[in-house]
Amino acid sequence: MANTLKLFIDGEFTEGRSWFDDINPATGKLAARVAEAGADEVDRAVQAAKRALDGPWGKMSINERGALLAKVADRIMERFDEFLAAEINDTGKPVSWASRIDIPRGAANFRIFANQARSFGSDAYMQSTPDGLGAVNYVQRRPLGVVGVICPWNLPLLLMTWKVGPALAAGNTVVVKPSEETPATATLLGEVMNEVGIPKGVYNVVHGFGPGSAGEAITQHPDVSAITFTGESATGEAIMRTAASGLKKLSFELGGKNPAIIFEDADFEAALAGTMRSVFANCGQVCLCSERVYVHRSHYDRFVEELAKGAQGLVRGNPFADTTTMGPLISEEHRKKVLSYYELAKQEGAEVVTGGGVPEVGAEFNEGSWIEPTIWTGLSHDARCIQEEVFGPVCHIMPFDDEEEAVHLANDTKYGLASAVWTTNLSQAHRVAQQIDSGIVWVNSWFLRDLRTPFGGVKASGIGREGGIYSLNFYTELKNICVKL
Ligand code: NAD
Ligand code: 6OD
Repeated sequence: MANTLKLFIDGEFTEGRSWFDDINPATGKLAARVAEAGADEVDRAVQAAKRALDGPWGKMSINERGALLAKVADRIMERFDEFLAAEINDTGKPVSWASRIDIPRGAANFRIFANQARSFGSDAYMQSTPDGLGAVNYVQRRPLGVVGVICPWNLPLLLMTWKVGPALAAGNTVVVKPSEETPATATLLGEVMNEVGIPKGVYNVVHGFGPGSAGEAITQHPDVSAITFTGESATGEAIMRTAASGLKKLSFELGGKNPAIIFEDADFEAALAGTMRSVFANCGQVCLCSERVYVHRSHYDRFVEELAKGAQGLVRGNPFADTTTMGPLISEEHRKKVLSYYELAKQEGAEVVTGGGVPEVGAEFNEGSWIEPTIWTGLSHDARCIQEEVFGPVCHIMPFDDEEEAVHLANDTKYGLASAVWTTNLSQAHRVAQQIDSGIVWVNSWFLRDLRTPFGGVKASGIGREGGIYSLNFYTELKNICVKL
């Protein structure tokens, strides 16, 4: 019998209004049957979250909350293998990636934000007054209330806890909607919350889809104070429209079409290895992945050839095997989308340097959503394949001649999430990084994360910043208290 994943409301696992299938994208087989929440179940979750604000959670000191959240982190690490298996069965991602990134970061998001919430102070201002006695103003941070957390499928535990960690550290309660593709680790986290003694109603999970389902019901609910969302830019627009009616506070981490620039004096081998990761990691399904690669003409031919060799050397197969370096796409539906871009690229005049199709992965994986890593060259910069996010293991490589041209090409997009710049010229590194329109610019690295830094996108890639004090700023309301002396 298939595993079942229930809703987690008010500390209890409970059934929903119907059931839907969770498919393992490596095998195409059923991973679990999942309870779907409609408006009624979402309302129950929101009311539980609201009650929890007035219960023990709302009365805890920041140190008590922090200590409980540290226990959540510890318990995730104690149950590491279960979280790992759940994440791999939902996504098909290789164990080498999930064991180094998804699960440890999922745990760290609780520990780090709990510590940060304890260590950040608040502002105070001494004010002079006409009577000479003055006044003191100080700022109190208060939780927002019930926060709706709507998540994507690409880094399920990591991106959910990246929001739930700071939201809880700041004293809020949450109603989480994991992606319909990856419901398992959010559900498992419900068990952990109970095991470590997080009060009932603080963490709630409602499964389902967007429109007409759990996602929309959260964004419409009048008692949800804020929505923090990660996903496609078009979904962000839809959520913003719905959330407008209650004037909810919003934080959006959206799509990207990220550039990587390899300059003439880059360390060639480092740039090649870094770009292999930034294009193909997680089968290209990281919002920070580079889909546009610009290479100085002096290195262009060699770079194209070497990156193609690297792509051809990626090993598909059992995600639980240490030797596997590339998993499948998340679903058959997503594979259809990515393959439609593979077709469009040819129509738009691309040369397909490598890939472009569907690989043989072996009998056990015939029904999975596998796809070939792909490299295009020769497209004009206004081609849809250069301008639209594909979210698969694919990049276009284009030569450039000088710095000004590279910066212009990098910025010629409606997105602005992340960029990678490869150069050993220090002045050039700073000059270029400062001109690029994106929320983060990595110089000689990629996906190197310090959780104190602001994270988010410009243009169509997002609204607001999370990370460190920026997360606390989003998840708290600031109140000024003015005391006349
Ligand atoms: P998606 O927008 O399709 O779905 C994200 C979540 O929103 C899911 O839980 C979905 O059920 C829900 N949803 C969909 N429509 C909704 C609606 N109308 N109301 C409420 N909820 C709704 O995104 P995805 O396919 O899960 O993820 C891939 C996308 O996410 C890519 O565009 C990627 O770039 C982006 N992403 C961005 C970041 C970032 O930090 N900027 C991180 C990861 C992924
Ligand atoms: O590392 C992070 O904190 C983060 N938010 C990563 C986002 C990755 C997008 O797919």
